[in-house]
Amino acid sequence: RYSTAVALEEPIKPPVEVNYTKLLINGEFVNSASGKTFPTLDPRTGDVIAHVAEGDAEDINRAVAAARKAFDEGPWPKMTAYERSRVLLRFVDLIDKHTDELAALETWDNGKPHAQAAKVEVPMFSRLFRYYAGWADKIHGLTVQADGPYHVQTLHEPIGVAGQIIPWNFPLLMFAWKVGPALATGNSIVLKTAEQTPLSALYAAKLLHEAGLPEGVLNVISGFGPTAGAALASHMDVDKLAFTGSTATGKIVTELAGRSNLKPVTLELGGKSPFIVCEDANIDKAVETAHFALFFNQGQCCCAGSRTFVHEKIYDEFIEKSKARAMKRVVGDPFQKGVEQGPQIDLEQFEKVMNYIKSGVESGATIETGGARFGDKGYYIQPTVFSNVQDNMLIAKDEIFGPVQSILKFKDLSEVIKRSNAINYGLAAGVFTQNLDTANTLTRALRAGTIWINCFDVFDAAIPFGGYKMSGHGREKGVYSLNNYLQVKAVVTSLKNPAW
Ligand code: TXE
Repeated sequence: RYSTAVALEEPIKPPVEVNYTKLLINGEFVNSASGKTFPTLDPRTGDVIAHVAEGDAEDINRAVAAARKAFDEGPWPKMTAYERSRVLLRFVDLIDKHTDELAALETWDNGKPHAQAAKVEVPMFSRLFRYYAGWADKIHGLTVQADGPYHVQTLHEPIGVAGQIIPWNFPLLMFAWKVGPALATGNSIVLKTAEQTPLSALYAAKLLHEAGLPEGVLNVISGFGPTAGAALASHMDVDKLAFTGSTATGKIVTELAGRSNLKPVTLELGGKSPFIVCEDANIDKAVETAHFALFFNQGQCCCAGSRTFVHEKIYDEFIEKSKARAMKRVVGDPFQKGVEQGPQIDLEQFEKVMNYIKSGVESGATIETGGARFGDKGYYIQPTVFSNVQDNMLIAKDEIFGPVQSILKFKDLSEVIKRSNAINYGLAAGVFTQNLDTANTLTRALRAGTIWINCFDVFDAAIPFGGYKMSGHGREKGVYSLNNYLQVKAVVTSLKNPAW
C-alpha cells in the first residue's frame, strides 16, 4: 500500500559523528556532577545513538551560577549591541558551513526526513539567528511626554538569566526561537533540552562559542523534566522562564516559577487547531494543504491542523481525495531520499498515538486508511485518516501528536465557528475559502494566535507565534519576542528650566 523507499531492516548510516555529549557549562563541556548518563535513541530502531551526560539539580545550580556571573560581570550585556550582533552573524556563517552535520544529527536523533531538516529547518535556523542578529542593535526605549517639569525616558534592559526548556519535535528551531531573542537583547541563558533530542543543541552551542560567544552566556543542560527542568523552573536566581511543551507540564512549570521567585513565564503549549474547508474552496489545494497541516513532521507539531472541518457539500469528495493522498504518503527511513514520513520520536509517543487510533475506532469513527504500525521495528505509524468524527470523541478533543487526520463535517459558518472555539486550546487555525467576507469573518471569530488563510504552517522569522487560552501566552518570533527578554525602566529627570 505504501511506497516505502528503503527496507526498514537496514537503517541507513547517518553521515555524521556524535562528538558532543557532555553538559555545556561556563563555556566547557563537562560531565554531570553525579557522573550519570542517559541514552539517546534512534527512533528508526530504538537503538542507542550515544550516552549523554545527565544534568540534575546540582548541574542546574552550576549552570545558573555561570549564567549569573556572565550577566552580572559581563562582558555580554556590557558589549556594544553591534558586537553582539557580530557574534550572532559569525554564528550564522558557521551554521551555513555545517548544515550537513546539523541536519544529520537532527534526523538521527528525531526521525524527521533528512530533506526537511537539511532544506527547511537548518536554513530556517540560520535565518532566525540572522533575523535576531539584525535586532541586536535596534533595541531602544521611548521618550515620554509626561505632565510637569520632567524629562522622561524608558530604558529597555535585558532581564538577566533566562531559563529555557524546549521539546523534541523541532530541536534546532526551538533552540533558535528561545536563544535568538534572549541573546540579541543581552541576556544569559540556561537551556534545558528535551531528553529525547539532546544532540543538535550541543553541536549548535559549540558553534556559537566558536563564533565568539563569551563563556557562561549560554549553558546547555541535557536531562529530564522532573529533575533538571523542575530545578530550572524553580531556581531563585533565574529571572525569566520560557517553556515549550505540553499544557500539563506548562502548568507545572508555571507553578514552580510562582512558588519560587515569581519569575515571569512565557508558554507555548499544545493545540488542536481547526482547519476549515468551506464549500467554495479549491478542493485539490485544500486536500493537499490539510494533509500537510496534519502529517508534517510525523504529525508532531503543536499547531497541527488536527480537526479538519469540511463543508457537507464537499465532504465525500474531500474524504476520497484525502484518503488517496494519505495512501501515497512515502513512509520509510528518514535518511532515504523521497521519504515524507519517518518514525515517531519514541515508544511513549508511538503508544500514545496507537491508543488514540484504537479509541477512534471504538468511539465509532471510520478508518479510511492506515490505522496500524508500519514495519516491525522502530516507531513508524501508517498515515491514518478518520472520517465521521464527532466533536465529543477523544480523537477530536485531545492532542494526538501523530499521523492521524480526523475529518469532521459542518453545515454553516456560525456552527463551525462555535465548534472550532469550543475547546481549551487556541494555537492556530486554517481557513480555505475564495470568499473574502467568509475569510474575514472567520479571521475575526476564531480564537487562535495564528490564522492561515489558503495556506498553513507558513513560518517566518518575523511572524509572531503563540497561543490563546490553554495553548499558552506570550509570543515568540518577530518583534514581539524581544519583549519576553526585556525589562522596561522608566527614568524621570527633574528639569531645572522646563522652558528650555
Ligand atoms: O512533553 P513535556 P512530552 C505535547 C504532545 C506530546 C505531549 C507529551 O501532545 O504528546 O506533549 O510530550 C520538560 N518540569 N507536546 O512528555 O513533558 C521535558 O524534559 C520542568 C507539545 O515530551 O511537556 C521537555 O524538555 N520541565 C509540544 C519539555 O518539558 C519538564 C512539544 C517538554 O516535555 C517537566 C512537545 C517538569 N516537571 C510535546 N516535565 C509543543 N507545544 O510543540 C517535563 N519537562
